Amino acid sequence: MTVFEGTFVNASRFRFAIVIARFNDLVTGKLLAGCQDALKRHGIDVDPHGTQVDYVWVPGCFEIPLVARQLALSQRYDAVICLGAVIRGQTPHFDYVAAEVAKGVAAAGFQTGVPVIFGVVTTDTMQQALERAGIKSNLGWNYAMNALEMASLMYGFKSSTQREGYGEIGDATSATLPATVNASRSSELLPDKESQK
Ligand code: INI
Repeated sequence: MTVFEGTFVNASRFRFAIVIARFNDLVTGKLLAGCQDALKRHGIDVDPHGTQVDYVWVPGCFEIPLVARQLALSQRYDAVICLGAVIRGQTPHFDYVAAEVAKGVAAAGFQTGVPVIFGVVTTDTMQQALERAGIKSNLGWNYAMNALEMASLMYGFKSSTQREGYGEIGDATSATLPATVNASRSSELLPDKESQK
């Protein structure tokens, strides 16, 4: 039998989308910097004008799932990384936003077969959020590593099951293939970058 495991090598073959919430951008901007740093040091071209990483800014965490799902459905990406910060205030708003973004990000992954990384810090205070976004450590780095690992895992896993003639596990359509495997069959749900030049 086989052990499937993601690696952090040969990452330059992958394409990523990063969805970032503007709300609490003091925190999310730092998460993004940490995330880019990790991707860059693993051979990914993080230039927004390049071909490997696309960036989408949304107003707040509540809007992340809709956009993450659409990006995943496009089959352009091997993983979608969602970055946000939900900080508890004096109102119940925190609970609604935190619950919806967690559920929505999970659903976007399940529904599309594309890894969607939950890079949302949920804390009681701004201080705690900043500590996780660069003052002590930067979770943006970890979220990038999670994306690299999952992209690699799905690539090896799906290539292997295809080679051995098992077909797809779960949803048996080509829509569940990673972007790199499925590039030639990509459904154009997003505007073509080349035609925009
Ligand atoms: N959005 C966040 O990203 N973080 C928060 O802490 C937050 N709080 O607590 O209000 C927040 N609210 C905005 C929300 O995500 C939506 O953008 C807004 O409700 C419009 O749909």
